[in-house]
Parts: sequence; structure tokens; C-alpha cells
Amino acid sequence: MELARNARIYVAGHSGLVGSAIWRELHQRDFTHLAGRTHAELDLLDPVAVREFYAREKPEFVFVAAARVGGILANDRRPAEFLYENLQIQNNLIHGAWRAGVKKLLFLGSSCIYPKHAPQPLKEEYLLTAPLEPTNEWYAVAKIAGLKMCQAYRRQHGCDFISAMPTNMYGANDNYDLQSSHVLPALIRKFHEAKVRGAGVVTCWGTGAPLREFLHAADLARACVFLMENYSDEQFINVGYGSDISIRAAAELIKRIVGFRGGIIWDTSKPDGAPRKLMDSSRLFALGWRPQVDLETGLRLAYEDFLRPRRQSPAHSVLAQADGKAT
Ligand code: GFB
Repeated sequence: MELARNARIYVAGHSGLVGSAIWRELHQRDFTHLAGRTHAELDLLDPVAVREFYAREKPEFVFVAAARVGGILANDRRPAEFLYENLQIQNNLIHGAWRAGVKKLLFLGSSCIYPKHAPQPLKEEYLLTAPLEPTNEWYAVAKIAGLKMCQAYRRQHGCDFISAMPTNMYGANDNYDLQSSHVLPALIRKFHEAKVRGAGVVTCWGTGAPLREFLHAADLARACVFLMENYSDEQFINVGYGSDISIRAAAELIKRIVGFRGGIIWDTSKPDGAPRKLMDSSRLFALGWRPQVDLETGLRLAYEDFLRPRRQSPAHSVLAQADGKAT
């Protein structure tokens, strides 16, 4: 089903990494009726506000890219926030979409829904077959509840609600805060600041041994629009790049792209997290979708994004000045 160019489309979370990429993709493809709200304009934790928003805007299609997200440390240290806020946001958006008669909704989950020691690559059917990775089980439980919500509303109410599980994401508009970011934006910032300061070493977390699959947000955005137009099933679907890389190799790659000439120290007091999270995306690939941005190209684009002046938020500058030691 091709979306009409004048379809009313709501992108929840349109200012975040993934939501902004979906917004740009829709905008480039000449969709004319896009709705997005910042946190200040619409509090997604508030069911009444969400219900009123749906009643007023009457979106026909909804992309749920709004979530409390963060890297390994933020997930580990703020379990209540990650569980409560994600459950609340997705309950409001999914239940509200049913009440408002939304034609189709795409919910975005995460590869962390799979068991810590699941066989690799991760097939959709491995969901709920063994215990989760403890550093992000709170986020994972919320995301599992979200995909189950979509399945339940499809079964009971006939809603065309689908779910996609993306692998680890990166790209323009990422979070570069060193305490809450994911690994790639953190390392882009650490290597860049070390280069500017003339520092001898950069400190990375964990052992560097874990393997991660990374997908550029522009690719995920294309996949989301593709699924909205071509997929309608209770079965959630993986969205991955197709291959993975060790954190150590990713750090070396970023070091080279940024042009940092010093060394790398591994701080093993920080958690490694899941040993590996490579998605099996063959279900999606069989439908004809493929990623377009390889990791090196994507990281060069991400570094350009980091260097743009608008990235220099007050928090960013303060941290950069305060940190005189190894990053
Ligand atoms: O991206 P990341 O924070 O999250 O960390 P996860 C990936 C790996 O990079 C871990 C290592 O092994 C980290 O120890 N790492 C090395 C670093 N240096 C750094 C650094 O400076 N910052 C960060 N953040 N990591 C997330 C989940 O897990 O995956 C989320 O916490 C979400 O819930 C996301 O599901 C997709 O890949 O381990």
C-alpha cells in the first residue's frame, strides 16, 4: 500500500536520532501533512494530552520513534526511568492510536529484546526464550511490552499496528553526552576532543571485545517508510545492517576518521553488556529492502554532524572545558 502524499502522518519523537531521520525521509519524498511535537509542546507521558492531540490532529499514520533511550551506563543506572517512561509513552501512543482510529502504526523496539546468550544471528523467534542482558533489561521489558501491545491490538481490535526491531543506531542528531550516549557518538566526541587538546590517550569502556551491528539512522528511516508501505503482520521484524564489528575495531576506525594519533585505554570497570547482538534481517531483506550506508561512510557523515556548530549545546561545551584529563 503506497502512502498518499497528502496522508496525515505523525512522527512521535521527531526531534530525536531516529524520528528526525524519518521526518527527513518523509519530507524528501514530498509528504505534505507531517505532524511532530517537541516534548515542551506535548508530554507523551500524559495520556490526556496524547488523547487530545490525536483528537485534534487526526493522524492516519503514526511512527512511534519516541522513547527514553540511552547507552549502556544510562540504562544500567536509571532502570526506573527507562521502564516507566517507555511503558507510559508507548501505552499512550498505541492505545491512543486505537481510540483515534489511526489506520496504521509502526512501533520501534530494539535488538536488546533478545536473550543475552541467544544464538547469533538473532532471529525473530528467539524472543522470550532465555534471560535478558541485565544492563538493559528494563528498557528491553518495556520494548517487549510495546511489540506485544501492537500484536494484542491487532488481534482484539483489528488494528494495523506493526513493530520493527532495529539494531544499534547512529547518525546525525545523535546524543553526544558522555554519560548517556551510545558508543559511537561517545567515541566520536572523545577522539575529537582528545585530538583538539593534544591528549596522549582516550579511555574507552569495557574490554572492547563485544560485537555490535550498527545501522545508520537514514537507513532505518528508509526501512520504516518501506515497512509502513509494504508490511502488515502480527510478526515483528528485525532491521539490521547485516554484519557486525568489535567495539575495539569500531574505536580504531573512529580514531582514524577523526585523525587522533594517541593511544586507547580500556576501562574494564565499565560494563561490556551483551557479548554480541547481530540481527538476522533476512525476513526484511526478502521483502526487497537493503541498507545503503556502510559503517565507514556513515561514521564520516556522523563526524561531520558532530562538527556542525549547532551540536555545541551548553552541556557539551561545559563538559568539554571541564574535562582536562583523559576522556
Ligand atoms: O552503545 P552502548 O552504550 O550500548 O555500548 P549497548 C556498546 C559497547 O561499547 C559496550 C562499549 O560494550 C560499551 O562498554 N563502549 C566503549 C562504550 N566505550 C564506550 C563509551 O565511551 N560509551 C558507551 N556508551 N559505550 C544498548 C542498550 O546497549 O544498546 C540500549 O543499553 C539499546 O538499551 C541499545 O538497546 C541499542 O549496545 O551495550
